Amino acid sequence: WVEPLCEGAVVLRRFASAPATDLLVGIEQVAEQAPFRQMQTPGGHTMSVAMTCCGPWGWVTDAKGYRYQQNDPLSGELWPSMPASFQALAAEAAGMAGYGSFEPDSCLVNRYSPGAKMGLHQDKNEEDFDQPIVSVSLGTPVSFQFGGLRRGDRPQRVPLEHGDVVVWGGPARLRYHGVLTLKHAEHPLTGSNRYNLTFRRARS
Ligand code: MD5
Ligand code: FE
Repeated sequence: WVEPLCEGAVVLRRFASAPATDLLVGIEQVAEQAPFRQMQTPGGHTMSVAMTCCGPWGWVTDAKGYRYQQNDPLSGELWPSMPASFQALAAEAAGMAGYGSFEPDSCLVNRYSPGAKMGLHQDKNEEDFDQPIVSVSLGTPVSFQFGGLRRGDRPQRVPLEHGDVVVWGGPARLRYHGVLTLKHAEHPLTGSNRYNLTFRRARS
């Protein structure tokens, strides 16, 4: 169940199935303090994906741009702390992919409802691109788009299901990627939603 996607990227199929209910409780707790919201892109569009964050640094976007900040712009308070179970799972997954001491300081929680999508982009608001990114899929399945280092490179489609964990590092760290429109489906733990936890090291 350890599937190399390409150089630097590994899918750990169903790696997060057993802890999924705990992770979903963690998401609920985070969202009580820092509710899901649809942020604005710098171009003035409202994202279809609803987001919240936990850990020392939260990823935000608004008219001023994409960045990490320590305070939730909705409340002005620090982001909720990262549940220990999140941190442990991310480090364990990174270890399976050969990254020995991954200590994420940021967890972006993405909630996709039917119709939501994420266009092709690169993750490049972090300081150190040598640090991997760990992403955990929960709930309904989606078709993930995995492109190349240039926007124009034709993306491959990778189906991601409940419990799948992907570790992106090395030469895959800066590849373009996105998520196709979420289709209507039901999952016993999340209803029609897909959640994605994206663990990153924002600051060196
Ligand atoms: C998601 N989230 O499914 C994805 C999972 C985001 C985002 O893309 O920015 O919130 S993270 C997928 C990812 C991260 C870093 C590199 C690559 C993919 N990649 O090289 O394809 O909600
Ligand atoms: Fe991304």
